[in-house]
Amino acid sequence: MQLNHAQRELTVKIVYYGPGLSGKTTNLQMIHQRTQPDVRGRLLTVETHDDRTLFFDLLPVFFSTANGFKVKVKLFTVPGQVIHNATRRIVLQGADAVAFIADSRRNAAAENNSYWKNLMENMRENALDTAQVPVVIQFNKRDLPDTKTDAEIEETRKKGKEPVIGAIAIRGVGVLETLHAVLQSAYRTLDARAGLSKNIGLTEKEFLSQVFVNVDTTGTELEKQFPPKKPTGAA
Ligand SMILES: Nc1nc2c(ncn2[C@@H]2O[C@H](COP(=O)(O)OP(=O)(O)OP(=O)(O)O)[C@@H](O)[C@H]2O)c(=O)[nH]1
Ligand SMILES: [Mg+2]
Repeated sequence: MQLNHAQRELTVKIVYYGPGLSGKTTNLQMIHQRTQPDVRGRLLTVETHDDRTLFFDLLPVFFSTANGFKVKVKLFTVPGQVIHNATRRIVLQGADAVAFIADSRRNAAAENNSYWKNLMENMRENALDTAQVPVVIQFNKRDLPDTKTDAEIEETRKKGKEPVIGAIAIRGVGVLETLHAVLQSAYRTLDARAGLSKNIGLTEKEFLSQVFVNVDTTGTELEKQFPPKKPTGAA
C-alpha cells in the first residue's frame, strides 16, 4: 500500500498468483470487460506469442472517496511458467493481498501445492508476512471433467483460514466474487495496520461499493448487493 497524505492518494496492490495456465490472465480480462471504462485504465498484458504471460498483466481501477482521496487499485498477474520465478517474486513485491488461482482438476493438485509453496517462499523473500498479507483461493475451471467435487473444495475451505471460491473464469463465474473477497481481505488488513477508516475516513463499505457500483454484477452473487447500473437512455 502507498498512502500519500500530501497528494491525498491511496494505492492498493493485489496480485493474482498461481500455476501456469490456471486462468490468472482470464480473471483480469473478465474484470476488465465488466468494469465501466471511466473507472479503469487499459488492461496491460505482456505476453509471448502463445498467450502466456511473460512479465505480468496490470489492470488499474480507480475512484475518489467522499473525503477527496484518490484510490487506485492495481490488479497484477504473475507469469505461471516455472522458468519465470524471478519475475513472480518481483511482481509480488509490496502486495497487499493475493488471489491464488488454482486449477480444480485432480491432476493439477501437485502443481497447485508446489505453487502454493512457491508463493510462501516468495512472500518470505520479499519480507511479506503471511499473517499480514491475506490470500484468497480460487478453484478455477470447474467446467472441466475430473475436477475436485464441491465437497472436497468445502473440505479445503474448512481446513484453512483463507476464503475459497469456485470459478469458471472463461464464463465469468466466480471472478467478481474472488475480486470482492480479495479486496475485502486487503481492506481489513490495511485498515488494521494503517487505520484507513480513522485516518482518511475510508470505510470498508465505501471502498467496496466504489469499486463494485462500476462493475457489471449481472448474474453473479454480488448482483443483489451491488445492482448493475441501468444502461443510460433506457426506458
Ligand atoms: N475450460 C476452461 N478454460 C479456462 C478457464 N479459465 C481459463 N481457461 C483457459 O485456460 C487457458 C489459460 O488461461 P490464462 O488465463 O492465460 O492462464 P494464466 O494463469 O494467465 O497462464 P500464465 O500466464 O501462463 O501463467 C486459456 O486457454 C483460457 O481460456 C475455465 O474456467 N475453464
Ligand atoms: Mg497469464
